[in-house]
Amino acid sequence: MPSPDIPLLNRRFGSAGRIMFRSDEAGLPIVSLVNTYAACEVSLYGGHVLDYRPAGLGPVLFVSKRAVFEPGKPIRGGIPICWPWFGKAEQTVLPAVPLPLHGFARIMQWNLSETEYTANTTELRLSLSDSELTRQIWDFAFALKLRIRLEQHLTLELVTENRDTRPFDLSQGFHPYFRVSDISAVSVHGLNGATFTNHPSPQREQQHGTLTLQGETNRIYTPEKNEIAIRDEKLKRATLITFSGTRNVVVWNPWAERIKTFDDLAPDDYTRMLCVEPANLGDTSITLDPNERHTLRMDIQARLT
Ligand code: TA6
Repeated sequence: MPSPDIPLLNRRFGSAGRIMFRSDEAGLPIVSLVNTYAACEVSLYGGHVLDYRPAGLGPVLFVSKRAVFEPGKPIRGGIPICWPWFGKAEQTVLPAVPLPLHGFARIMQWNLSETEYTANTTELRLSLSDSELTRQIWDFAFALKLRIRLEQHLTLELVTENRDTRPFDLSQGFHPYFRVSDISAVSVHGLNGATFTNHPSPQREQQHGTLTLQGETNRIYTPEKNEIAIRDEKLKRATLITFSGTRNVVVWNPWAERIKTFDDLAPDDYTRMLCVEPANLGDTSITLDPNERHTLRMDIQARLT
């Protein structure tokens, strides 16, 4: 991967005190956004939001202290972009090529198309399209656009366009790791009455009341409304996640045993993180015809309670 020209990025897209570029320990470009409402950091590797701090509140996202910042590896924490499949790949054109879990968008260098700011809004527009490399993994022509907007909320919009002559299947998701004080002090609201399956079991169950996590959780919910809140009693903070473009939300925490299988997480990190992930998967996977587009959107807002 060629090293980024940080001074050039700053000249072309930067603005002192508002939009600033630097490189991380692996030499990959990171952009910091700052405005009156919040500060945010985005890695152009993966189009990955690493940090979101609304003014007067602590960090909303969890990033593992053991996270690896290395080309070809996904970053543990923040907001990975899972695309063009969520979880394991179901299809491949070249079975000899090992297919990355949760797709390849999170391990690719994205292009920065534009930055924009006003007094209260800062926006990044990133893009990814098919290349020789992506064609070896997934043989379709596509245009993927990611808009990251920082204002009173943090909004991510992921637009997929099929530029191929054939239809393609798409599953995808935002995979945010929310930072929590202690998982035992956390409840998840907005799921009451929703049906879910707890991966890998296909059995459909129903949520009654709020969700408090008591053990390993990997549930695919179909909530009635597109609004989920994480309430943290110790931080006295509520984080509201709203979304469109899917009806499914995955709630994931590996808990004490499963977490030991992750080299890039500390054994007790499961107490500090909770993933609530708007995603198109299973029934809400999509088939896009040539020239068709689909938009997945997620909005995150945190406030003191
Ligand atoms: O969204 C939940 C999940 O798919 C889990 O099954 C778990 O494996 C997790 O994501 C993390 O996946 P990763 O590929 O980032 O290790």
